[in-house]
Amino acid sequence: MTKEKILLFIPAYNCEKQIVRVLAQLDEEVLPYFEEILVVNNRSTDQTEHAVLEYLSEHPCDKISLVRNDENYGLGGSQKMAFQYAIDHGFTHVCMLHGDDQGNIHDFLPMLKKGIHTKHDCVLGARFMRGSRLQGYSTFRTFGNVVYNFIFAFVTKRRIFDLGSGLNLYSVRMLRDGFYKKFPDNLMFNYVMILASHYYDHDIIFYPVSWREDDQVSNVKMTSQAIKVLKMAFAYFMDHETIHQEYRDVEREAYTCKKVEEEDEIV
Ligand SMILES: Nc1nc2c(ncn2[C@@H]2O[C@H](COP(=O)(O)OP(=O)(O)O)[C@@H](O)[C@H]2O)c(=O)[nH]1
Ligand SMILES: [Mg+2]
Repeated sequence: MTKEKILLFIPAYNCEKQIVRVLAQLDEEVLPYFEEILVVNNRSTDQTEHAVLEYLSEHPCDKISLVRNDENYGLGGSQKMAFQYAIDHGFTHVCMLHGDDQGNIHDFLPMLKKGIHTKHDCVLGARFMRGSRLQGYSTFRTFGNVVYNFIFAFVTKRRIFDLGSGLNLYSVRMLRDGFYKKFPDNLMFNYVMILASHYYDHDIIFYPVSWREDDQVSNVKMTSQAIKVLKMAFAYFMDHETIHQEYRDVEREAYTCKKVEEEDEIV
């Protein structure tokens, strides 16, 4: 068996206030689980990058590095970038934790400790299952999510407890063939990943996590996205081969980034 090597990837976009709290989550209990931690600035227009560099100068840590995407790739595109990084650098798993401090990496530690991730293709953090803890989430929003989970469960014929939380873990083995390359570059990426888990028969498992909303601004345009997602699920339901379609608005060959060592002007 190859030695386990887990990459923790933290997508960050305009979350200057929250990103330092996320970095503060990475304490001595958390760090040993991860070989490397990559903060991915998706070309934020606020002081996110400055906040990360300042935090790192005050709390130096060899494992943590900051990179900047060569273009704004959206959240899906940032995931593609991190997946490729994990493939290229010999990681066995890649874990994503959103940079806006809604989730908590500690929720995954019991799961990692038990080695649950080694038995499945991916472990998806779930906000809407027994054991999940929601804070500051409206009943309406929770209800909407549960309805959508139900629709996706119907389409994929398996139990779905979240379509895309901000705390997930994937085995690199599953990602290696790049089946997700044409999936949306925006926030809908994870929804299509759920459909794909049905198409490719991935072994996915949901794991309850906590999720809070306090000072975060969600960029999800709720109604327009809700309709698009529904259309996508319906299209897949009618014809599973739609999974191979081009889902992106902009086609790209590659998703790349550069390491940020110290403050420099974004050109
Ligand atoms: N909206 C958005 N989020 C991004 C992007 N790139 C990285 N992210 C990060 O992805 C996470 C999810 O975005 P968010 O708008 O909070 O969506 P939600 O929490 O799922 O409703 C946040 O941690 C962002 O910092 C991007 O281009 N757009
Ligand atoms: Mg968020």
